Amino acid sequence: MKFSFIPIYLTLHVVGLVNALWPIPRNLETGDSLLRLSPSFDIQFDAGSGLSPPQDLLDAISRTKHRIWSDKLGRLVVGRGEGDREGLESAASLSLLTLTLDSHSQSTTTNDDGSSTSHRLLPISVEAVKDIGARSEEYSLKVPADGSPAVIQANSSLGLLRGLTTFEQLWYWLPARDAGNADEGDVRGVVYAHQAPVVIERDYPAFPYRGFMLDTARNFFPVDDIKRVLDTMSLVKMSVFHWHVVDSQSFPLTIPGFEELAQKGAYSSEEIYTSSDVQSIVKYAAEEIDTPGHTAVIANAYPEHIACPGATPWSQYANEPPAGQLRLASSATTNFTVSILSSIARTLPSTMFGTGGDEINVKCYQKDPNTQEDLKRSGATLEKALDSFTQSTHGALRQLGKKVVVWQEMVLDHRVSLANDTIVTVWISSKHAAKVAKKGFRVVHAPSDYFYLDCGGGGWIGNSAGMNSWCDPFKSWQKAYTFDPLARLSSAEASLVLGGQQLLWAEQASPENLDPIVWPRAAVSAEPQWCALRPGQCDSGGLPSMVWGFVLQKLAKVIEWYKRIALLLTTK
Ligand code: CP6
Repeated sequence: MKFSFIPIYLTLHVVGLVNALWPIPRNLETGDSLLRLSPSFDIQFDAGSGLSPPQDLLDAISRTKHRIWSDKLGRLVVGRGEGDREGLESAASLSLLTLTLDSHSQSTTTNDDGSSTSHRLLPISVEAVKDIGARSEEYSLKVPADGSPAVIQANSSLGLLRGLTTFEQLWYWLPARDAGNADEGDVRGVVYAHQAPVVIERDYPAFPYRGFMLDTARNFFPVDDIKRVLDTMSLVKMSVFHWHVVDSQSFPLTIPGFEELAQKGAYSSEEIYTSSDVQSIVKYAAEEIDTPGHTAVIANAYPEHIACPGATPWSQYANEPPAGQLRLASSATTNFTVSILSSIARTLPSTMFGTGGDEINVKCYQKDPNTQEDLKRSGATLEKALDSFTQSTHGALRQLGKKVVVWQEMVLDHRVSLANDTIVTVWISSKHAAKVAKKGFRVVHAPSDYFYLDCGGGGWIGNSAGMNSWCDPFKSWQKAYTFDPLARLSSAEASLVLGGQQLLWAEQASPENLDPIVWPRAAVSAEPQWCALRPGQCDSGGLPSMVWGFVLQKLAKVIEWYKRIALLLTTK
């Protein structure tokens, strides 16, 4: 019975907008008219109340125009759009898209002294790093079928960007019959939408944190690779880049006042993020400095702050070689850690800042004579020392206005007290989210049983060859798609879920395999996190009751998107 509708789903959706839009908006009305894009098509910001658009919104507008005209899927997918060729001759054409602010966000505020201030439209980069949950990503989009102007409405520059992204995905390029191998920029073909009119009323994300984590310590990734990741994330409306920038193996980050960390800890002098590199990346990112574990490399510059440096056999002292962790019971090391965290955090716009707390190895501290002496002197237990260390580092970050992010062990395995607004990343198992939420902390899902991209190699559709024990089985896109962020949570606990992230640990990844390892599996998660695949939401019906029929339907979509992303990654 269930099986019989699978082929119907496949044929209905193979050519529809449901394939073109990713993530699917939470509501979508479409017609069946063809609509051409006029060669004189333009996108304008409606300066309603005299507001001028920020530069990065103007940049987004010109990027959108460029990408609509340079869609190359028409050439890549044989026969794509051929059925529309005849109808296009008589189709209406669209020459204008207007971006407007919702009327309430154009209002003015009356100040204490009686004067009034009209609200400014902040740059997208400022909106994007606001406190998670405080950003407005909502937009509405209307594309009439008769060629009258299309409109995107939002109440922030970030909302307008989300609308632009959806708009861009409506358009197809059909090459002219005789186009041959025409070069980029050739517009003899037709750019058109094939389900006009399109109406989306108030599309907004179910979860504010739709993330991706990149580890740049096990292997170094040049700035351009990271920016390509950010651009691709934006294409599928992902909202948080979690930059796991340093770890035990290398320290590629320049920290003002502590330049030696990178000079002695990076793999080479070329493999360092300068302060200006960092600024260009973190306009959109949250950074993490893992502490007190995963810090062995700090010993290259500051050996006095590291416990059990290089201890052997490493497997007894750390989860990966080399051994070495910050001396958490030493007040000098605590001060040092506070200084480096504050120094770098001060330069970052994002409100989120990660301090790690994962995989602390107790044996390292038990066997480290310095730590034992530190503990004896203070009369504290190791757990007590970890608590004081955490109060100091977190306290300093909070003073700088940061919301601290930690890995789950800090809540589930250690006796440290954490501020209520601490954000907890659940990684060991998706099943642990409920325990974290029960303690009242906000949750980011990063489950190794669903989202670990390094598990299983670089294929995009999944295979079970070459698995290792932790990673069995390969984390396929199907698996990612069926992850339910609210499973096993009461409604009170569910309200603490900020969203989730895919992760790339880079022991087995480098710039050479970055794109195929990450995409499109990372993008797959963007959809359930945008529209919450629950009964009554989006157009999905319930998951996981019809998982396999549903996943087959999505296969066509993932293939289309793999091609889109591949094109984006390979064309300028
Ligand atoms: N590095 C850091 C890692 C991991 C973690 N933290 C990790 C652990 C287990 C697996 C994959 C990655 N490589 N700093 C855990 C959060 Cl399977």
